[in-house]
Amino acid sequence: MTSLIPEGCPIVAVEDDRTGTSLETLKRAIMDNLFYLQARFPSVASRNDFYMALSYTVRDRLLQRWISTAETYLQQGSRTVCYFSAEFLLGPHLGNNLINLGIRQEVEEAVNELGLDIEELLNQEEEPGLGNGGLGRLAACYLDSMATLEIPSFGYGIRYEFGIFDQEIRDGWQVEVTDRWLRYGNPWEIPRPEVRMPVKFGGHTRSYTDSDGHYRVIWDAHHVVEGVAYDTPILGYRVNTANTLRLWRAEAVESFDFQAFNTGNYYGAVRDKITSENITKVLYPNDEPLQGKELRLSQQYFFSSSSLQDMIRIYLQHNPDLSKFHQKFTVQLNDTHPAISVAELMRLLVDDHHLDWNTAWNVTQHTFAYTNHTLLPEALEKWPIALFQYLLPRHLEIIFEINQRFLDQVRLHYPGQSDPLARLSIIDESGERYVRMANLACVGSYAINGVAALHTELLKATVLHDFYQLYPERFSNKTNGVTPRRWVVLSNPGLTGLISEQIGDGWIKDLDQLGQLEPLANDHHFRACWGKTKHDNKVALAEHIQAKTGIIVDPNSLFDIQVKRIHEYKRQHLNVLHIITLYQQIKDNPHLDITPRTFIFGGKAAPGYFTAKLMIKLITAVGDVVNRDPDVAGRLKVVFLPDYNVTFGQRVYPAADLSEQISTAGLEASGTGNMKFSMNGALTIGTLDGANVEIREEVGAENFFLFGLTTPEVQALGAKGYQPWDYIQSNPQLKRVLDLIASGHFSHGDTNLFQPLLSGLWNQDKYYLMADYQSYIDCQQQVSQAYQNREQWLAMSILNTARMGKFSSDRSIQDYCRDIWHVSPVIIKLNGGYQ
Ligand code: Z2T
Repeated sequence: MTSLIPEGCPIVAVEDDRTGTSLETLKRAIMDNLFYLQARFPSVASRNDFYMALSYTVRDRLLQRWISTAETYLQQGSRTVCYFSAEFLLGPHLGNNLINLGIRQEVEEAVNELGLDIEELLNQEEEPGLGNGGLGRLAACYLDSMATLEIPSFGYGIRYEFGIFDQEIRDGWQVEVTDRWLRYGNPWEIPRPEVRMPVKFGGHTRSYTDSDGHYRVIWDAHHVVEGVAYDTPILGYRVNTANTLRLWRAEAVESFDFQAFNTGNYYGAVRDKITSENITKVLYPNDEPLQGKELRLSQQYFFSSSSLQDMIRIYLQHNPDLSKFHQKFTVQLNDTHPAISVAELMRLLVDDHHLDWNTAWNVTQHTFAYTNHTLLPEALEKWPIALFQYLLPRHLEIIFEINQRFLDQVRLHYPGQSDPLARLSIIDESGERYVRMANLACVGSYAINGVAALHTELLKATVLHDFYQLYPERFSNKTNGVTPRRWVVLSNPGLTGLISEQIGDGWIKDLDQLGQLEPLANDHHFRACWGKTKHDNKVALAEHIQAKTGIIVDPNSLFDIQVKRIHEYKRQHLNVLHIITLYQQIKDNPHLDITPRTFIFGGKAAPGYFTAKLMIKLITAVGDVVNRDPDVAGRLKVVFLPDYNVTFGQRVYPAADLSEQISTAGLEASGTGNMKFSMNGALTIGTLDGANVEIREEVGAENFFLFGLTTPEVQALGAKGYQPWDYIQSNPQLKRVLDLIASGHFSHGDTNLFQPLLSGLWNQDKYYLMADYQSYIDCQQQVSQAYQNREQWLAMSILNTARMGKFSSDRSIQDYCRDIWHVSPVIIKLNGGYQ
């Protein structure tokens, strides 16, 4: 190992103020950071100054572990996982790092003694919202678990200057506001201005034969940008492992357009700088489906190329022979967003490092593994050939070459048949020609997985059926999981204390231990404590709701919650139909004995998705009427909480009685919110979709409210010709609900406003709401009844938490390590020199 410290030079120990955790040391360190990093003295310091000072104090304690981790990995040359993802929806760092370091208590005391409030400081953090929803949050949970399980790993992604937009609700409509999360500085990232990778775009290729007779290709790009590394340490729970999340920011190459500059084209040179830096400006706010925009492909290529170049650089420091690259690194592709990596690694190995094609292909195919996250056909990425040719001309050549060799193999498998060939081809030639990114990912990967058991089966049977026929051994299921550190310990300290009092705190790293709670489901006293914790959390959420929306809700009512991206397939509007059904029942009979409920919604709609935005308007419009109606007398409340994000999720999961997981069967790949709710003791009302199936298996059918068509039933109904009208005309209650919306009752008499939604339901009903309506209403009736039996409800709630062990992301990561990555833990000892 080379060291920058000259031989014989005494190593300067980092002083105790940067590692110590005694009360006095922490207080001194916070004040020291306030002074020397924020350049403030207490009487003029803002809350943000104190937040920064505290964060640097915590960061110092991370850095010690981070450096030891880096040194250990370097020395041991351990096999390393690289998780490639266009999104990492991390959520706030400070609280999580306090928990993982185990200094929450000490820091709270120190902060108190300085006359500050820890909650206020925690709330000061702008969360890094570098993702849309489930896929990005999954990546963040996996980083936490990989660090906690001491797996050598890197996250690689994009440092968006603007993450997912902030949502405001004006007059019941969603309004998007730019997320300026970096405005006041980000104490958790360490810029690495010396780690920069050139990334080329556009231009042309030319070939020649070198003096040794090798065919070579040169790519003369039109444009070059530089990827600059920004690192965030990711600390595991109560271990010394602190892995790295490396996010790339695009910078202009300073001297690139010197020509333009010198010829007096100053404007042109500056414009080039802006174009370059645009690449990492903003996260595309679409979950599924995605948009085929040039800038989006640029982002994907930009971070794939920067990351692979970085890995090759690291590899070559110790090993000259790139033909064994795949022994040192494995790359997990988080959906197809980084799938261009397959072609880029080939280019780097063949064009830049002069490996022969077959050797390079062997490396490539043994490096990548691909996770699919959706079955929605419109969400499968494909790029027009013309765009590829224009932006990545060399990659298009490489993809054609990969495809030709691949199809030669396929032909041997299906002699004389053209249909399978056309479907398997990386190039879609059915009309305008496209590059199919899922096909590229499948051909270039040694492992392919879905994210829940049902999802993986459906992948094998439908979207990836042809690949499954060809390569059955590449396929496996890896059911998603969520980290109990953020989603229970950090979010729900009350429940954490209660559980640990009973069974110790081993469950936090070994979630199956929650099973020890099972016998306590029958314990009257424990049930009462469980109920009190839930009630406290509901009171806290009620206060938050009042502060944010002015709506007063009753913590004794059933908290019925649906938080997730707004999408027709997730069927928030089915939930609304239930609310209107209850509303009508009350209007018919104001003295009806009904279980009081608070319906809470949260979620963002893609800015260009009109129907989803109209769904938000429908929720708020129904809320405006129901919340004010004196006949309802407060028994129903409907709340749409603006700007659902990780921070708000942390408040909401602990306070839920009922979790709404009501997607059309076969369309939600997994879902992960479903897991967070259940871990915190909410019961689920759900369809047999995604991971709901496995949650129900684990918690027991008697502790889960099941309704709706199954996937085969949906498919059969679709095949025989689904007529939503059949369900509407035979169900007067359903018809009345739809008619009430159409009448303008919720839109100040405007009969047009909700027409687009309604006519969708009447005419096509792509997501089978009409078919599932009655089953949903009946099931909700059972929920209301069950809630009346408090003892029974509490027992079911305890059993939900007790049986959620499987859904820890630690289990998911162990599955990936064992079946796909073949990596093992590396234990980190704190480096003596820096203690
Ligand atoms: C996303 O969040 C998900 C799938 C996508 O397909 C894209 C995005 Cl941004 C391209 C979600 C799934 O909808 C959800 O079911 C799943 O739990 C989550 O990914 C993580 O696997």
